[in-house]
Amino acid sequence: MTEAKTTFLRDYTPPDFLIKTVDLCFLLDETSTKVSSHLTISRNSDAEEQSSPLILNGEQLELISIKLNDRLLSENEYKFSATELTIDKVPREFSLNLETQIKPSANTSLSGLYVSRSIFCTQCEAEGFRRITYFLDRPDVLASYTTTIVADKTRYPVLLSNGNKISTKELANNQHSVTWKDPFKKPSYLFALVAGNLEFIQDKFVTKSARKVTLQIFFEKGQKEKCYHAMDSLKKAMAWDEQAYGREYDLDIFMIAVIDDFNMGAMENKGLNIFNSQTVLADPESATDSDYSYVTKVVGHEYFHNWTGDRITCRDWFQLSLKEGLTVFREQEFSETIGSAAIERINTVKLLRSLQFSEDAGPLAHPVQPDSYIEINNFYTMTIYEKGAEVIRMMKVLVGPELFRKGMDIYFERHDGQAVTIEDFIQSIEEGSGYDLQQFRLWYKQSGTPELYIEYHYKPEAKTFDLIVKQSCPPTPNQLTKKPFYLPLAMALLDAEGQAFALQLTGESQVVDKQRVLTIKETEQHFQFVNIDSKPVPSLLRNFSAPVKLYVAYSDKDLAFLMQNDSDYFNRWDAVQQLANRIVMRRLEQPSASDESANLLIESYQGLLTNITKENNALFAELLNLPSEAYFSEQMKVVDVDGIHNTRLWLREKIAHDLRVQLLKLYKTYQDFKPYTFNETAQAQRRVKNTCLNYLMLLKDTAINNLAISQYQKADNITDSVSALSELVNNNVSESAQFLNDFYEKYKTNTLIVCKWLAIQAYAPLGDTLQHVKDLLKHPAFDWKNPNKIRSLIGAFCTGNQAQFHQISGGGYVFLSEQIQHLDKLNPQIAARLLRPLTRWQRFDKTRRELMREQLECIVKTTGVSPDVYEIASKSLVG
Ligand code: B3K
Ligand code: ZN
Repeated sequence: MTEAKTTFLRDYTPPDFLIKTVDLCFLLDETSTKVSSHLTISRNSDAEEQSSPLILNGEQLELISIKLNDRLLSENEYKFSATELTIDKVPREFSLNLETQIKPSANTSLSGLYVSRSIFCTQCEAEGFRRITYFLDRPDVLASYTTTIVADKTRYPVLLSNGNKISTKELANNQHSVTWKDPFKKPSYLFALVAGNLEFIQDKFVTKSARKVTLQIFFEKGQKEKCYHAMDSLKKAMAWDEQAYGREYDLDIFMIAVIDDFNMGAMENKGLNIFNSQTVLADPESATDSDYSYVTKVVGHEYFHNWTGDRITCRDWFQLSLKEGLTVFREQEFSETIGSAAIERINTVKLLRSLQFSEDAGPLAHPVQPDSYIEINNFYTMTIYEKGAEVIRMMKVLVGPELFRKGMDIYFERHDGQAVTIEDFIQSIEEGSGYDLQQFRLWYKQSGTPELYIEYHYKPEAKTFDLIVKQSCPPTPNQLTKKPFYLPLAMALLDAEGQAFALQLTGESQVVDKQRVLTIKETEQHFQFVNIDSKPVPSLLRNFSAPVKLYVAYSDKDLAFLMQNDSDYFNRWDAVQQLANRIVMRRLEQPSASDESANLLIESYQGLLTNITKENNALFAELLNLPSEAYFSEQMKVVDVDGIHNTRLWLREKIAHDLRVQLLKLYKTYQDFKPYTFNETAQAQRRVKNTCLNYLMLLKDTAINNLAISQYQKADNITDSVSALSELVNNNVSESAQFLNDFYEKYKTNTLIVCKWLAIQAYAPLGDTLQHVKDLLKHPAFDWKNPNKIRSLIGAFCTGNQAQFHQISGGGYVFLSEQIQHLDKLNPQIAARLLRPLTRWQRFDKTRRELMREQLECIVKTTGVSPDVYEIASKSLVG
């Protein structure tokens, strides 16, 4: 078993030492890079201990020499272990010169300094800087960095680091050097270095206080055309942050470097963001419409970190959501201004419900501010990011946009240049808004998804409408009982025409509004509205005003009404989700259940179809998409894998059959829009068309198959070709193998498209998919060094193909377990992420449960298992 050390929030103490300046020099070489570091250090007067030894973090470093105040230390003056370097006796203030050697090309974990293809790059968050040099590698040690990079001029003409370039030199032996100085103090996790034979595109942005900023995106040859969309997104993000939060960019240059082998989507290093090529490159040939939107989101996200993350950073890693939740929220607000706000919100909630709610209901549930961890990289979770963003959104809904902005201004003003806590953030919002958020803080401390149960009664004689709201939250690991949450419940009451009633509560002297935000703070609350002339249908939790599970005693007809009439588009979509869920759950309980509700859903679709316009067609496509198998699984105590798959398929087939004529007509309306254009209207048309095709293919009709074939052959953009190819593969059309080959031959040199090719095959709901995925591991298209490929093949199969991954033989589980054990030796972070589907073993039937558990136990017992994988596997076995 591995040595697993747990870190606790309650043990936090300020650092004993502070580092004022860091001068780094890298002599770059793929197999052996020499790193010299000159640090000026002083004891921290805030620290309790004033005679403690200096303990620096360091991993996988070869120490060459240490000098203290320019004096070479002898070996008995310091000691080092696999993770630390300790110098017992140090003065109050001193300098340290450290020389270490590292092996970038042998670094397969992609943390620290490594080589991707032939580019050097770094990833230091959370604790990667300690793989570069010995350091106080913790976010509350803020230092000024100067970085010199020395490398071969031919192989590495471009040498980048944080801040501004202050000098360049030509050196002997075809070497050159560049020195960068970052004027802003930062924690080590924001350090970055990139070196390679890179090209770049350049643009500029003038901030509102007239600072001219040079914008550059660096990439490997041949990708120029694919970078313009990211550049455009960056400029939009810069303008948005000025307008929405008054935040301006602060350096003379902002750089993005594009890297193929990258563990996450991107990284917000100060002035030098590093991006996974998947989240930055986009052109019509290689990026689908959703890829384009994703690029805009990620570029925005990383840029917004400049203020929420870089200028104001986290005191310790328990505060991670301080920067991540807030930045996800800001990125969501930004995206809501770029495209359709309703669709953006729908997509956010889809993600939250399918992945965060299930995390919150499983053995790895943790609060938005966790209280302990073994490996911090395991805590870059849906809860920290997505639930963290919902918590910020709720604050804004509760206090209103103006007061929220006041609070944000206080936060920026007061904490600029500091490493702070979630508590500091909440206090700023309290001060700015005048609200008491004491109870609201529970959102950060209590894990689990709260449940709201709402009943209502209308009294026609008295014209009153009573709403009774009850809340509870199920037990989660280490938290058996919960206190009630403070949350905003946005609502309206709709009359038979869908018009909202003016809302006046008993005791209020005047009508307030047609939509209200009710404040929920107690286990049970009653609200009575007066002067309601006719029986209304309530529209509740509008725009998903709180991250809760909502249970309302609606009739099926109420849901069908909301789906067609609610002016809150999110709730229209949610009505479909609820109605579809009822249909599927009833049928799972009783296979002979009547089709009445399904017919009601289809009639409502028909109603919507007659009113479809250019303005609402994208929303219509969202409404037409039924919830995923993962969503249905969340609604069941014991997941009925095959039942969910078959019943969902039955409902989709019924929709396809009953709406065949209308769907085909709609498909044909949008079939031949050419040439490709990238704008909201064209995107919506493609979305509608491909959703129709997805239904029509279920009819197993040769004429329809031919439509898909023709769409594949004639497509002038990847959204259409990938959709058509997926349909051919998923429906096992005999020509699909031929088209898969054709697609691969056409795009085999384009890594990002090859990822799509792998994913299409991994998602196929077919009996031989597992074998096929195994075969693909040996295909030249696959690459263990590239996390995108791993996610596209293994990740897609295990998380996106529920019925095949969970096949009763247990073959899927053995497959995943084997891949994890292999990958853990190369890249523990990715291995730990891949493990997630096995951790929900307790949700399945006895046979599957045992098979999954067996694999988890086998993983935990593997010799040399990483702390990353150990933490996830062992916690899920206990939970
Ligand atoms: N902050 C990085 C994530 C770092 C993950 C480290 N394992 C990207 C982001 O959230 O913007
Ligand atoms: Zn982030």
